[in-house]
Amino acid sequence: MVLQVLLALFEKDCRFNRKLVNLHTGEQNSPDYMKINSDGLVPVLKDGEKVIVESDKIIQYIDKEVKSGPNLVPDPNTSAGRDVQRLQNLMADINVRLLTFGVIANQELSINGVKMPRIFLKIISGRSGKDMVTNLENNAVKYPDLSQAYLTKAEKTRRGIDDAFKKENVVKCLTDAERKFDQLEECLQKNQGATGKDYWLTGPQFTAADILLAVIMDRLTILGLEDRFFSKSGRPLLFEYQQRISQKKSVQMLRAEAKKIGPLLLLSGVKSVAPYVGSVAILVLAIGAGIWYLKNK
Ligand SMILES: N[C@@H](CCC(=O)N[C@@H](CS)C(=O)NCC(=O)O)C(=O)O
Repeated sequence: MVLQVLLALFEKDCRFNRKLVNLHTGEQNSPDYMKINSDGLVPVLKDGEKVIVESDKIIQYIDKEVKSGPNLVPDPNTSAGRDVQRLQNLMADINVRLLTFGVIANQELSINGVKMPRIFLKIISGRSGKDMVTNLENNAVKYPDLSQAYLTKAEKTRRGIDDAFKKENVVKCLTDAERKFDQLEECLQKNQGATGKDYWLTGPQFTAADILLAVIMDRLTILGLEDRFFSKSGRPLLFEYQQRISQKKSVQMLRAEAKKIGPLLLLSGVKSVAPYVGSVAILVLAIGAGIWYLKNK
């Protein structure tokens, strides 16, 4: 997720250039972008000639290349490294994409109400995502070099939309995610006594696993699910953890950034992008998007 990478950059105190990719207008599906990342997904990191895709690989790269700031991805041959990896794998099983679209499509599943501007929610519920799939299929014909990439993405998008509108899928996804949160709570329990007052998922060090959890927790909050996943009475250590996270400068910077992106994209015109205004568009509005150009390490 874009926000994961952004948080890692803030943690590392790394200067970078960014280029916004407007998911709302379908810029990620343009042939120019698909040539950079044939999955048509953000984020992408470019460092000179190097192009890196997938948030966890990008974070690994940043951690290795940027010397400032904390070590986010400890050596996997150490016990700290293995802990980080285990927790990352545990959280990777949470289907954040289905949770996001699914709860927006079935808002009765939200406990505290989806905290997104009404206009965005209206856009999503007002149109099916079918236009987006059709556009991808058209592009497959128009750009033969990228035909397979477009067809693969069209199929994935179609499946994603179908899944999000099947309430039972979303309910199961939420239940599965809750089991993961039970494990995370247990993990904090183990750390609590062992470390000082500022303990994180794997101990005293804030790592890539914490970055992922911070971003997932913020997403759950936007979806109005904080009371289900990390209430003071339900999972008290995760509740406290969330409060500690909120004190971090990097997290505050991240939230400020996320707030700025929504209006910025709206300025680029909701009406003019009608063909792409499907349920997928919300991702931009909720979390922003970008190609990150890493510079001045
Ligand atoms: N596994 C990828 C997932 C990337 C991803 O799902 N990106 C979303 C935004 S967070 C996206 O680009 N959506 C646009 C689309 O599906 O067209 C990663 O972690 O980088």
